[in-house]
Amino acid sequence: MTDVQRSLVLVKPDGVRRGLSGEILRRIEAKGYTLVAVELRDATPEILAAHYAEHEGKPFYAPLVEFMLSGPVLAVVVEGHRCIEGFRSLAGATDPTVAAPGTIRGDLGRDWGLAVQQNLVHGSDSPESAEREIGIWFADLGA
Ligand code: RTP
Ligand code: MG
Repeated sequence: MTDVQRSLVLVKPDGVRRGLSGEILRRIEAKGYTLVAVELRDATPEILAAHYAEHEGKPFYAPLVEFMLSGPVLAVVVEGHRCIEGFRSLAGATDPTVAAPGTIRGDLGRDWGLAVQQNLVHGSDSPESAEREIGIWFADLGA
């Protein structure tokens, strides 16, 4: 028996721009997870500094923040047993060129020759990250 988890999923600006929000939500629901909250938002430098604190100082950090500010994101709270691991599996590998077919990144993403990997989605990578990230994007929900 496992506990019900929540995960913070983002459809990044490339996914929203390409009109893939519905397809990505469809895959999450088809897997059997519940959508607890869905909101189209403009990220801010403050939100992204908190969200991506672990990546500060890495070479891709500045282009990543610039990309995440390039248009609205769809912020989603997903719920279900082992949904953190489950959504990471649905999303596929970080690099969409090599992400397995059948995954969101593998089916819908590619390399566009840009400064940072535009890979359509973010998903929390641990229960601790999920709690922290849900607090950042949905202050009213908690974890
Ligand atoms: P995410 O956090 O977005 O779910 O993705 P992830 O765990 O698979 O990747 P992570 O290592 O946390 O990196 C966060 C995001 O930064 C961009 N990135 N670009 N070498 C690169 O150009 C590079 N490395 C990472 C990607 O957008 C990645 O999702
Ligand atoms: Mg990550």
